[in-house]
Amino acid sequence: MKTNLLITAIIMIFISSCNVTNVTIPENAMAIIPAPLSMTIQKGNFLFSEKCRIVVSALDDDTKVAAETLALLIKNPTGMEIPVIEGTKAGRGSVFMTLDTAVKTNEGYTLRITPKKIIVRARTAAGLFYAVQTIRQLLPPDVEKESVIEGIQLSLPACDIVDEPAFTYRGMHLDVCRHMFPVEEIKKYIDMLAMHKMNTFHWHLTDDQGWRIEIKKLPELTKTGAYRKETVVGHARNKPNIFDGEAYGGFYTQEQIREIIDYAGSKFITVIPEIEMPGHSLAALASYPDIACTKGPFEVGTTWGVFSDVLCAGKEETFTFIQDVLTEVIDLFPGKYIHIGGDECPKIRWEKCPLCQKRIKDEGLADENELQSYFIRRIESFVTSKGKKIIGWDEILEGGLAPEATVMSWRGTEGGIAAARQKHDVIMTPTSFAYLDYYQTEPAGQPLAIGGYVPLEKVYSFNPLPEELTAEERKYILGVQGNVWTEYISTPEHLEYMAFPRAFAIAETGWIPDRLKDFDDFLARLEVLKTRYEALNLNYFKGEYRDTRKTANP
Ligand code: TNX
Repeated sequence: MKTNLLITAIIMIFISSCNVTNVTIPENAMAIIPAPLSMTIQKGNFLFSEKCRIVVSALDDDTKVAAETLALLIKNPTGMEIPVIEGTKAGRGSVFMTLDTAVKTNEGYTLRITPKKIIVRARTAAGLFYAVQTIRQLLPPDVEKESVIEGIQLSLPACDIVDEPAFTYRGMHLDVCRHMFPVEEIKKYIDMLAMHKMNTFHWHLTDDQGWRIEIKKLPELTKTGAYRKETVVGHARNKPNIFDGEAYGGFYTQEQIREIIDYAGSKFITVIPEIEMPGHSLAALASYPDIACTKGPFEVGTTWGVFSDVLCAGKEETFTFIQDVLTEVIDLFPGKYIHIGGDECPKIRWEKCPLCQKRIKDEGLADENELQSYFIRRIESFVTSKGKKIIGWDEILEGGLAPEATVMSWRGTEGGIAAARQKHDVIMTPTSFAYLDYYQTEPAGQPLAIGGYVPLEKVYSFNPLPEELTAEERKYILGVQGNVWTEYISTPEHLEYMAFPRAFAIAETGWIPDRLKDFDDFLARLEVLKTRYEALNLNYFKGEYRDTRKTANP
C-alpha cells in the first residue's frame, strides 16, 4: 500500500482544526522530504517563546551540535537566544533532547510535539540532528533567510513522528576536477544534503583534467596538475574539437579541505575523498611523468573522455607516489572510507609496457585485468594498514575484487549484484537513475549536458534493492548515491540546476523503504518546499519533473 503523506496530513489537520479555534497550522504543515516513516497530527500548536530552553540529557560535542542547530534555526528569524543546557527534563515551552537506546536504528528518532513541549529521542546525536531537520521543514520557510523578521512567531503543529532511514548510506557525489566550485558553494551543497538527511558527501578530487587537492610532499600536483591550458567548447564528441584558449584551474588547500570536512561534520555528513587510480590520472602524469609507462611529456586533459595514458602498474615509483598521496589524504579525512576510483582504465599502455608485462609474469597474473586487480589489492592493503577501507567503481570487480572492497555500482546495478553475491558491501549509483549530469528533461532548450535522460520521476523510481538478490545478499546493499560529474557544468547556478531537486529524490530513496514511495505525494511535498528553496536562493530546476518518455512510449 502506498502512503499519501501530504494528503493524509491535510485531512488530519482539518479534522483536528474542527475542535480548535484560533489555531493556525502553518501551510507547510507536513511537507517533509524525505517523508517520515510515520506521522500523526495532534491538536494544537507548540509556540517557541523566550522561556524556551533546549535541555539535552547528555550534553557532549555531538549532541550539542544537534541542539545548537535547533537554537540557531529559532534565533535567525526571531533574534531569540535559546539556551542549550544539560538536564533530565524540560519545562513548559521547552525542548527536551535525549539519547535513548529504545530507538532501534542508529540514525532514527522519535519526535513528539505537544502544545506544552517538544520531546526528541534518538539513539545517536545524528538522530537528534535529523529530528531537527524535520522540525526545520515544519517551520515557516522564512527561517531559512538568516535575518530577523519583525513580529514573526514560530509555531509547530502538534504531532508524533517516528522515523528512521531505510539505508545507512545516503550520499551525493561532486566532481570538482572537470570544473571547480568555491568553498562556499560546496558548503551550500552540503547544507542541502543535510536538510534532506543524507549522510555522505563523495568528493571527486582528482581526474585527467585537474588535480584539486594539495599534497604537501608532492607540490607539482597542484603547481602543474591543477591547471589545464584550455577547455573544449561544446560537446566533446563534436569533432574536430574547438577550444576556448583560456587557462583553467585551481585547487583546495589542506586548510580549505579541513574547513569543508569540519563543516560537513557539523551536519553529520562524512566526506569521502576520491583519488582516482590507475586511470583518469593525466593530471598526475603531467606533474610526475615518471609514474607513466611511456616517457611523456603529458598534458593535463583539455577535453573529456577516457585517456590511454594511465599510471604504470609495473613501476615501484607509482606505488610510492600513491602511498605518499594517500598518507596525507588519510591524515586529513577522518571517515572510514577512501575512494580509489578504479574506473575506465584502458589497458593499451600496460600491454606494451615491459615493466607491466614483467609484473604480470612475476606475480603469476593471467592478464591486464588481473594486473588492475593486483594494483587495487596492493593499494587496499596499504589503506587497510592505516585503519581505513576502500571503495571503488564497479570495474574493480574485473580481475577479482580486493578482499575488503566496497563496490560503487555505476554501470547499471549488475556490478552491485555481483559484489553482493560475493559478500561485499555495495553502494548503488547506476547511470540510468542516479546520474544527475544527464538531461533531466527533453534536451531541446536545456543547457548542454553530457547526454542521457534521467528525469526526477525516473530518479525517484529507483529501488536500490535488486529483486535478483536474496534477503541475505540484500544486506550488503548499504544504500544509494547520486553523482554529479561536471564536464558540462561550470557554475554554481548550473550545478544547483542539475543537482536539485533530483538529489532530493535520491535522499528519499535512501531514507524510506521502496514500498512506501509515492511520486505524486513526493511532488506535492516538493511544491510546498519550493518556497523554502527560494528563501535559500537555490537555483533548482523548475521544469517538467515527469518521465514524459515513459508516458509517450508505454
Ligand atoms: C563516467 S562514472 C565516468 C566519469 C564521467 C562520467 C560522465 C565513472 C566512474 N566514470 O569519469 O565524468 O561517466 O557521466
